[in-house]
Amino acid sequence: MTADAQYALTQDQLDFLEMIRQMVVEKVTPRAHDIDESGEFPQDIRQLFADHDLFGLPFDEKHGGTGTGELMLCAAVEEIAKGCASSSLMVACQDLASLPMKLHGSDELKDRILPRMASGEWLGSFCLSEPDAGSDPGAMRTRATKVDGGWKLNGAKNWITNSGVADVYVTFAVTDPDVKFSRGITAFAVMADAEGFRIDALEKKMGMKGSPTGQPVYEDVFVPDENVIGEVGKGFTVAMQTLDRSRLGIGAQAVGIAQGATDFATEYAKERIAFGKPINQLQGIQFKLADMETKTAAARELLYKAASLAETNDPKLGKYSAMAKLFASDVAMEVTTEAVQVLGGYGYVREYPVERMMRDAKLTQIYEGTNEIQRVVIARTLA
Ligand code: COS
Repeated sequence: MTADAQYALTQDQLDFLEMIRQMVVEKVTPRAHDIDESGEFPQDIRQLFADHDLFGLPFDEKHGGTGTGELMLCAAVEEIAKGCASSSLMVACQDLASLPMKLHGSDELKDRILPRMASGEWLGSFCLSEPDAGSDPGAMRTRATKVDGGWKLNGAKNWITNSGVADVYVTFAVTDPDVKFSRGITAFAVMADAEGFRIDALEKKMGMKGSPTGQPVYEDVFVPDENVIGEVGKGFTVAMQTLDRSRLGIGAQAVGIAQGATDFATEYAKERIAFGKPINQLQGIQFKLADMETKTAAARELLYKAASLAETNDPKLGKYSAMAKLFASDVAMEVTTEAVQVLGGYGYVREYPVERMMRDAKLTQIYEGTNEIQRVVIARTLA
């Protein structure tokens, strides 16, 4: 098999991707500025995605999804992120939040929850980080104590995507404080309407403003036994295996942001006149654009390689998804910074999209594991 064959999408998938591309150009990109300015979760885009089966992308056909696999999911997230990173996070987060259930949930739990996520009727949220446990989730303090028929959860999470708009919050809590923390954690599916569950104030952020980030709080929240995900005490592994896959979505976002910024700067440089000619005829600008295109293409290749490993459950997946996320997000930051530079003064103002892309790119270096954590994950595979 050639390397190319590993990354190939079928003709049906390419047609689907072309439909997404057109939809993003016509309906999502024109909304991106207002979404960023208002900081409101775009329910219209959510509905658009649900109508066009985009929430089905992370799911197999048995659970109402498209069954099109990781590469197609990455390509779709990338295509959306070219126009609006916040909107792409809706699809990526649906993957993140459902992965614990897809990988470890009981058949009953999967049948109950996944089809409603695949249709877009329900949104999901992944609640691992806490105020004092971000890079080190094994230090979490949220507790789950056994009661008749289920568990009672108490504690608080932090920096949680889809806060306030999700219907199911996949929550990790300590169930056995007497063992080393990472071995005493369990994953639970907590429904948004559970008594004692609430979201405290949402964060005011630098970027990705259309995606609400907040602090779920649990006060004696009862979770029935049937909502335990995987084995009691094995939640840390559930979280790690989830992140090994979900980081592909962040890599895809980063590639999309970088390509969106490169495309915009390229078009701008054709029109902008300086010293009597379009600036794309100046070597200083040409070199910038060439580097932006090259780095983005390299990031995409690494991402698609990692996505192809996910499709075959290859043991190298964790290493490659960490490398793809690390490399693509650093590229997104570099490329968007250069795009601002190509536009000069126009790049620094909100009338043009590249400063938003630069702010959005920053988060891809931080969430689902900072890039320093990705390096830890990669280095461990070398030891
Ligand atoms: N897949 C499966 N199991 C894994 C795993 C993986 N990728 N990584 C670790 N584990 C298991 C280990 O095998 C170990 O299992 P046992 O207890 O049965 O031996 C357990 O998890 C603990 O592993 P370890 O001791 O390596 O845990 P650490 O606390 O040292 O974890 C890292 C280190 C950095 C890998 C981890 O803390 C991490 O990924 N942090 C970043 C978290 C993150 O991305 N947060 C962002 C917020 S979520 S959006």
